[in-house]
Amino acid sequence: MQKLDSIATSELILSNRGAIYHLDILPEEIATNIITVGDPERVPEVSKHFDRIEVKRQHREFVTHTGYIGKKRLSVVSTGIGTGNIDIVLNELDALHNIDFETRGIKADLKQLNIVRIGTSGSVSKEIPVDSFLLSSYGLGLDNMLNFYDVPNNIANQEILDAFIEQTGLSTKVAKPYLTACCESLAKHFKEGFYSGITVTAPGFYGPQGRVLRLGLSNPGFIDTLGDFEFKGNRISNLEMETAGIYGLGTLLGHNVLSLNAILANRVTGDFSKNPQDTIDGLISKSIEILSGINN
Ligand code: R1P
Repeated sequence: MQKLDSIATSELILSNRGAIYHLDILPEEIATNIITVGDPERVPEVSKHFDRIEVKRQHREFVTHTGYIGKKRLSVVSTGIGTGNIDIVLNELDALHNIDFETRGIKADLKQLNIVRIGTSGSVSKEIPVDSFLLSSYGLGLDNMLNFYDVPNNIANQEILDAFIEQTGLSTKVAKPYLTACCESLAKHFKEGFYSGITVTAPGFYGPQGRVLRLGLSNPGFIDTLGDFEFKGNRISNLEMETAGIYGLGTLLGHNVLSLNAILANRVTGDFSKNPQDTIDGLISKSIEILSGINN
């Protein structure tokens, strides 16, 4: 961290009570262990597992609850949908810990956060059924958000990204793909009961994930293209809308990141979960149980 200058009021926007603009949170209201969920209504489904809740805030789609499980302080924050929102949430979570809101300068010592997404997703593999749980080993972004940042070449695995670009040809048609990775020190706790694979992050739900309602696609074989990808045993497992952004920004900012997915749809077989809420609740319970046992 070198930039010690004061950050302008137009760049770091604070409310009259000193809260960061979109999340409407004060620095003391957020934990270093953070669970993100897409749906604001999923926030109380997570915080009901807390022993006590000390902060509840909401601004737009961003709902935050902070509390404790035993002695461990945790926050759960809703992001809404997509990496546009992830850009806001990850930068503001980091700023709450690593920028001094009085001086508007970057703090000298990095406060490292543990950020775990508990989300929903669709599988692109016959072998990964609906109602299963999946850990994203990599996030492969087709959404373009991270391309606005200065990203060093070694952020994840360049060989896998090169193979993806060569095999799929998608870079010439729809996007400049980027590859990001999970934090192994968090992921190692989630090996039991989780599938794992490369998660593709799309900039939309319908066309950008190969769904056809009334409009045709520029890449009619999109789901097959993803399902067919293989490089040294690495395969694409699922599609959603946040993981690559969380992994990319989280890693660039120096934090530990992990994305866990409840698989609600199988895009190859056409199945959709008959009890999606049960599957999401199961993933929340399992994730909270594991996270509350990790020593950090
Ligand atoms: C689309 O319905 C939303 O669901 C998935 C996608 O990533 C997108 O945000 O995740 P969440 O359930 O975590 O929001």
